[in-house]
Amino acid sequence: MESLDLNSPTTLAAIAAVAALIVIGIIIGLLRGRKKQELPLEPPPRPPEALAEDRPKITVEAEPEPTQPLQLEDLVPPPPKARAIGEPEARVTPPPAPPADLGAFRSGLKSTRGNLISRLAGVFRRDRELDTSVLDEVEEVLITADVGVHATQRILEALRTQMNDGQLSSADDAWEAIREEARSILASSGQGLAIDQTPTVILVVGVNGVGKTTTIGKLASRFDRQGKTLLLGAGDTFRAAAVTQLEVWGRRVGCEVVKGKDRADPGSVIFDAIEKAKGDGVDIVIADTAGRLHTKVPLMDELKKLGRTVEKALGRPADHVLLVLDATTGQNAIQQAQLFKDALPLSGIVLTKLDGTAKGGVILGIVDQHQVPIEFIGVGERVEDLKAFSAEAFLEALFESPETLEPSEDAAGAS
Ligand SMILES: Nc1nc2c(ncn2[C@@H]2O[C@H](COP(=O)(O)OP(=O)(O)O)[C@@H](O)[C@H]2O)c(=O)[nH]1
Ligand SMILES: [Mg+2]
Repeated sequence: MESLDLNSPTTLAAIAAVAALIVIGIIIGLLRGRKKQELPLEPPPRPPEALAEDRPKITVEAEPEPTQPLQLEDLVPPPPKARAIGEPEARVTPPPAPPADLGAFRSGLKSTRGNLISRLAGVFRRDRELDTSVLDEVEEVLITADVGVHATQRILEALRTQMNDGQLSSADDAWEAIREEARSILASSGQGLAIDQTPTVILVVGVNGVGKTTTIGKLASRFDRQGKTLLLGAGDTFRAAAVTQLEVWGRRVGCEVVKGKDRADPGSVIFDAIEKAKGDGVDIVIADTAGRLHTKVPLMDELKKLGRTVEKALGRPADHVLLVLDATTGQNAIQQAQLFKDALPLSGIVLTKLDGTAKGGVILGIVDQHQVPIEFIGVGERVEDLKAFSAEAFLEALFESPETLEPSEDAAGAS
C-alpha cells in the first residue's frame, strides 16, 4: 500500500478542502443555534400538579365562553317592560286568576267610582300633605257617597291610627288603608248559599219594588243551569201581578210555581210549596213574599209568622232568608235591613240595581252595620245580570282602575 505524502500538492488540497468543509459546517451550526433561540421554546415538561393548576386558564384561551346563548337573561327572566310587543311573557309562576265577573262589577260600579273614588282622589292630590284636615274631607266624601256613618267611622279610625303611627306618608298609603278596611268589612260576604238539604228552602224578603221577584227568576235560572230542580212559591198574594210575574219566570226556567187562590194566606201557599217539594224530591224551593211598605208593622208580624210556618212544614227554619235591597235607595237600604233583621234571621243580602247608581258604597254600610253578608248583586234586568258577590272583584273594580285614581275635574272642583 502506498504511504501518504504530506508534501504532495494533491494531499494538501484534500486537507484544505476538508478543513473548509468543517469551518462551513461550524458556521452553519452556529447560525442554526441562534435562530432556534429566537423561536418560542417548547414548554418544558411539567409535573402533573403544575398542569392542573394552569388548566382553567388554558381552557379559557382555548375555548372562549359562548357569548349570546348563556348570558344572564337565560337565568333571570327579563322584566316585563323589556319585552317586545307580542312576545310571550316568561313567567316562573302562573298569574293569579282574575276574579270572576270582574267586567260586570266594573260596569256595575262605574257611577260609584265617579262618586266615591274620584272624589277621594281629589282629596289625596299628589302634592297634598296628609294631615288631619284630610280626614275631615274623607269623612265628608264617604258620608255623602252613602257609605254610612258606621263604616265611615271605621275607615276614618284606620286612617287616624296609621297617621298617628307615622305610617301614612303618601296617598298610596291612604288608598291602601281604605282598601284594607273595606276588605275587612267585606270579609264574610260572597261565601255562597249552601244547597245541602233536599229541599233547601230560600225565603226572599224585601219591600215592594226592590227586585224580589226578578231576583227569584234570575236565581232560579242560575240554579237550573247548575242542574238543580226547582219549585217557586208565589207568596206575594196581595198582588195578582206578582203571581203572574213569577209564573212567567217559572215558564222561562221550566219549573213549577205553587200559587194560592187570590188573596190567599201567604203562609199556606209556602206551606203547600214545601210539602210538594218534599213529596217530589225537588232540590230547591224559592219563596216570594209580599213587600208592602216596611213602615207598616203588620208586614213584619206577617214575616215572623211566615218564618214559623216554614219551620212547621220543613221541621227546621228556612235554610236561607235573603233580603233584597235596592242600591239606589242608599241610606234607606241600611234602615230597611234593620227592620227585616228584627223580624227574621237574615242569612244574606241581594243588592239590586247597582247599575246606574252612584250609591254602591252603601254595600260597606249595610254589611258593616248589620253584619249580614252580601251574597248577590243585581247589575241589570237581564237574567245574567245577577252576579255572585265577590269581595275581591268588588274591591278591584272599585279601587284599581287607573283612571279612577286620578282626580277627575269634577272631583277636584268638589273638594
Ligand atoms: N236596573 C236594574 N233593574 C232591576 C234590577 N233588579 C230588578 N230590577 C227591576 O226593578 C223592578 C222591580 O222588580 P220586581 O222584581 O218586580 O220587584 P219586587 O216588587 O221586589 O218583586 C223591575 O222593573 C225589575 O226589572 C237590577 O239589578 N237592575
Ligand atoms: Mg214581586
